[in-house]
Amino acid sequence: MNIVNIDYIFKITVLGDVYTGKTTLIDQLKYPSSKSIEEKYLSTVGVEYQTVVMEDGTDENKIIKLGIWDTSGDEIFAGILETYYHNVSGIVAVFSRDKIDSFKNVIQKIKYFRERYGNTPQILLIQNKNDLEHKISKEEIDEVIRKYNCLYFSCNSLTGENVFQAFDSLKNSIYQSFLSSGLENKFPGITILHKDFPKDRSYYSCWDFLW
Ligand SMILES: Nc1nc2c(ncn2[C@@H]2O[C@H](COP(=O)(O)OP(=O)(O)OP(=O)(O)O)[C@@H](O)[C@H]2O)c(=O)[nH]1
Ligand SMILES: [Mg+2]
Repeated sequence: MNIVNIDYIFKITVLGDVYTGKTTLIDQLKYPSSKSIEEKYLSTVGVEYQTVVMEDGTDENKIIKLGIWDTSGDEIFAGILETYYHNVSGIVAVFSRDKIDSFKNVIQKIKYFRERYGNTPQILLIQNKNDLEHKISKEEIDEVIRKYNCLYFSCNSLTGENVFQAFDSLKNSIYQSFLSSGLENKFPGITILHKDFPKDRSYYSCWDFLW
């Protein structure tokens, strides 16, 4: 049996309009395969939680668990979703390339998020469905990236194009920001599971793993 010791948990929230492909993106990240993911739509009700384990990408060989909150894009849930913006290390903001409104709405969410939570959390902007008609110009996207200091990838979550690269880049950016901050246990959205913690799992509360 392979026992993997997790060093850090990064809390990440995925947001964006309904039908932009948020859940499919996470499915691709979790279950990468050479085959395309089946095209199906099962709207997320409120919020769902997924985890993905990655390496830190440096010589330190730390193991990072991404605790990903997949939120519904339905405005009916807007009231409860605020909780999932709070104390995150990263946001994945998704719009669909063929829907101008999804781009406008995601900009509003990013703006709100930056104004409320400042510059420490990393933001990954994803243009999804890059197989569909292009309705948003590169200049418009570049302006958002510059203004709100975002990472950016154009993805196809049905084929998996750029999906791993996008989340890997977000994870690296969070980790670098954490290392250079010197904040240790106080870094928003990161739980440190020290190697010298007792291995007895009963030591941890469930919140240590979620938050
Ligand atoms: N053409 C195309 N379709 C996609 C892509 N990614 C997802 N889809 C489809 O878009 C639809 C919506 O995908 P979901 O991942 O459920 O969307 P969501 O953003 O999670 O939606 P909510 O949970 O309702 O907020 C599904 O039918 C997917 O198969 C893509 O890259 N290209
Ligand atoms: Mg969903």
